[in-house]
Amino acid sequence: MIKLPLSIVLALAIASPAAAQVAADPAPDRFNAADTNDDGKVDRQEYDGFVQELALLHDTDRDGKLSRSEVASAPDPSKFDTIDANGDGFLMVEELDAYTANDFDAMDANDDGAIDRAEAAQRE
Ligand SMILES: [Ca+2]
Ligand SMILES: [Ca+2]
Ligand SMILES: [Ca+2]
Ligand SMILES: [Ca+2]
Repeated sequence: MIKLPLSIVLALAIASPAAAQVAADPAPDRFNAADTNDDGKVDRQEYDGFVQELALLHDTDRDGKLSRSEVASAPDPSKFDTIDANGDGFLMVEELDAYTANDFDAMDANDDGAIDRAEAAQRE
């Protein structure tokens, strides 16, 4: 049996609760994922790109639009009818863009055209 030096055992014991904490709180990760240039703010372009990436993740049949069943696993599928502006039962990228424009403006509390970490946190 290999005995680990005490310092390594301690380091592991200290490190794991911190790692668990990060995993339990997805909000900063999402923020980091959206902030592609790492300047601590999510501007409109980054936000749109992030929304499109999320949309693509849900578009399981890759037809470029989201059906009701494809968004069934989304955090808030009840928004479907709100986003589906033309009521055809599918969400197009244009409809998502139009919807997230409002979302973005609502989150950008100080109207500087970017969402910073504090503004994102308020929204949670
Ligand atoms: Ca940024
Ligand atoms: Ca689809
Ligand atoms: Ca539609
Ligand atoms: Ca702002």
